[in-house]
Amino acid sequence: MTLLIVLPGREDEAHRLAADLQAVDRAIEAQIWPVIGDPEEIEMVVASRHPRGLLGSFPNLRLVAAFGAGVEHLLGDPDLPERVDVVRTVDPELANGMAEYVVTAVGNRRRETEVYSHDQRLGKWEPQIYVLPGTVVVLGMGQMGSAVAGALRAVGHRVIGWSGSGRCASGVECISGRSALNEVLPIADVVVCLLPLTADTEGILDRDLFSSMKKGSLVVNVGRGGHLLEDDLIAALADGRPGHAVLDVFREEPLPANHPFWKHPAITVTPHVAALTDPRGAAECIAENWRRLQTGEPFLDLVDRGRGY
Ligand code: NDP
Ligand code: OXD
Repeated sequence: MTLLIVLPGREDEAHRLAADLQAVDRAIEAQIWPVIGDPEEIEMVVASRHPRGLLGSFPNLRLVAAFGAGVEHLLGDPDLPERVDVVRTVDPELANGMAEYVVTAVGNRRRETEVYSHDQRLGKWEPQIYVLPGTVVVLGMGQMGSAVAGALRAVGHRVIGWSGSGRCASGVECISGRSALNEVLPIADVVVCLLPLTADTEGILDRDLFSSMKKGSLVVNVGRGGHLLEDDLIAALADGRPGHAVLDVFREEPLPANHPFWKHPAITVTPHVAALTDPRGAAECIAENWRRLQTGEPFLDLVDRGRGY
């Protein structure tokens, strides 16, 4: 039985992953798309942005692992057979990377680091008193959101976590439901989106949400581009609620060259790098699920296909 790696446009990474999988378990026979041997031999696929039509062509496919934490691309594929299980690949360093990104984004804003970069070029010495840590609302308290909440707490912020179940991490105030969210938005200095993209969360960062935020506050979107209504953000920034946006994910990636976000003075753009899946760590997770596929043990990071995450 064979495992197929499908990472279009990232062939070097695919080869590295195949080598790392071999290093973890020499029995894993990995093929790298588009080279495919006998389609009947393929039992597991590891995929990121796979081509449509592919997943319906393996009659013995039982498991698909997303190469990363988000699964909306897989679940949105009409050719993904009903019988196939879907797992995520959440390598142990992913949440640390995300926590570092968000703490840095919030810290840069509080400490106005862009001003000092500018001042340095002018040889200007002008210290400013920075604002004290504030209140951060984290939308989504899963593996990423919990790590981010913990890191923000550690540097002194009050953190309120919003999730479907109201699940809690230590030291974080946890809420659920739209009315509870609406109550805390006006006191938030920062709103961080770390939700999965589902039918329920699509477009959640919209005009209504922004109008409840504080003047001069910060929104950080590290979930998916589909969470944000782009025109609503541009209008909201003009009104100062929020005062700034840090965006790592976009409806169209790469962000088109003529997109207004590139030159917007109140938007910071990064190219979907908040937390990157490391092939070495990913290989451990994938190999473990490959082993479980053979033994029938429950999978790690199994996705609830009905719920969408
Ligand atoms: P998890 O599945 O571990 O957690 C998802 C969280 O979102 C849970 O707390 C869940 O609630 C909550 N949630 C889901 N739907 C709703 C809803 N309708 N209302 C309220 N809360 C909801 O996901 P991760 O933390 O691992 O990852 C989250 C997302 O981050 C990924 O899907 C991906 O899109 C993005 N990501 C981005 C990266 C980047 O580099 N920019 C890197 C990695 C991930 P409950 O607790 O009740 O289940
Ligand atoms: C992921 C991502 O989902 O990189 O892992 O966005």
